[in-house]
Amino acid sequence: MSKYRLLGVFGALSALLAFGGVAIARPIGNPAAISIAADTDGDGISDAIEKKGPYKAAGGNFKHKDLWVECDYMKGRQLNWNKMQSDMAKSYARGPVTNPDGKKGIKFHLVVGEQLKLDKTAWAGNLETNAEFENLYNKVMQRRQLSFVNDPDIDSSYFHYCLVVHTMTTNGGLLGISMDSTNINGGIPGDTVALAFNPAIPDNDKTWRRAGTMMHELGHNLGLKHGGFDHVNNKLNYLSIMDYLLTDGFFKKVSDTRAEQQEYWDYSISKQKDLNEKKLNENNGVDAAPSLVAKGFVGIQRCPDSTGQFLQLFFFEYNKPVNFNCNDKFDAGTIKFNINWDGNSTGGDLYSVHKSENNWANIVFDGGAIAGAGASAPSEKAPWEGEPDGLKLNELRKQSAGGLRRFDAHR
Ligand SMILES: [Ca+2]
Ligand SMILES: [Ca+2]
Ligand SMILES: [Ca+2]
Ligand SMILES: [Ca+2]
Ligand SMILES: [Zn+2]
Repeated sequence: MSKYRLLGVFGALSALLAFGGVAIARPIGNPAAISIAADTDGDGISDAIEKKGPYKAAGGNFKHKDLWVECDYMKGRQLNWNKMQSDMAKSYARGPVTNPDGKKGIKFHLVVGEQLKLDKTAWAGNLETNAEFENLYNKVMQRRQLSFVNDPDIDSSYFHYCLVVHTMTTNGGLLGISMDSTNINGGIPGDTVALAFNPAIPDNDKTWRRAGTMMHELGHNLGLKHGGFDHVNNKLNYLSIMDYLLTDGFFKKVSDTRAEQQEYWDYSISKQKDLNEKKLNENNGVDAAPSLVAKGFVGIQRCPDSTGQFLQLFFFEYNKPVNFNCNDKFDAGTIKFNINWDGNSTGGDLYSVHKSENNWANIVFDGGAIAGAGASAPSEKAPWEGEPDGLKLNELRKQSAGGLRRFDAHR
């Protein structure tokens, strides 16, 4: 039985989908409802697949949530697959989701696919216009389809596809983007990830950066956004790798005045209290999940540096007063401050209510072609400017080199 999806990748408006042995014509963007078979563990992969011998032999289980990713890569762009697998498996395994087998978390499976020849021209793009994005999208989807055809053990109804390309922006900064093979304007949720690891960008050979970027992009495939329910970035009350400040890893307090970035990635495990930028109470500060506080993780805020010209990272502790407005004192009453420093160039709303989200409670397992195309809600595109950018992340890391200090000298 073939489950390979046949997609006209060059702008065709309809796709042929082979599902359960029956070919169905399905218009993109208006997916027909397809009822999927029994799925005991709710990971979007049917029991019928998960009970098969080869699937079980590969480590899958119909009573435990599984996440499968296959990565093709160009020669010279291979990742440290073993470390990627072990780092990411740790992150997904600690997820607070329940399973019928009584164990928590998601089992992560990374399958190394084909090595393609290094082609810095073909696999390079500059994602500034829709046309440039569509060009890359089409090429990635062509590769994706070939990959599933070439390897009969890789099934597009449950594998997320990932391709390590050369570069996606001329400055080489953009590190990853999520895509949906069933919707050119999608990616949240989705089934495909393009990663760019241009060796010219410092630290892009480091597994921590690659694992962080991969988990961030897979987060989009699983329906997650930069701000939880929205794309508002750099929230202080949202402890998620989906937030730009934490894509390279969470920060841990190492002394009363210093904090350092750690190789620890997670989606948010709880929903924190709202922070209203028009009515901030510095003495109340920011709350966080007790287990993260117990592990020593701290919050990150940005305040002007000593020259007053640039923003710099500083740390604060949860459940304690926070000097939101960077004025070196804990103000009484409430204050108004643009704590995520957004809207400066676009003139958007500087002061908004920052809502948090429990990512793990909102994961969508059946994005894109996972569980059969059309199984999930239609996807939306991730904003490119919000994707992990190697150059910007390096700036952040420079600021945190040697450990972040507190902004407020009083505490
Ligand atoms: Ca299942
Ligand atoms: Ca499973
Ligand atoms: Ca203050
Ligand atoms: Ca703001
Ligand atoms: Zn993103």
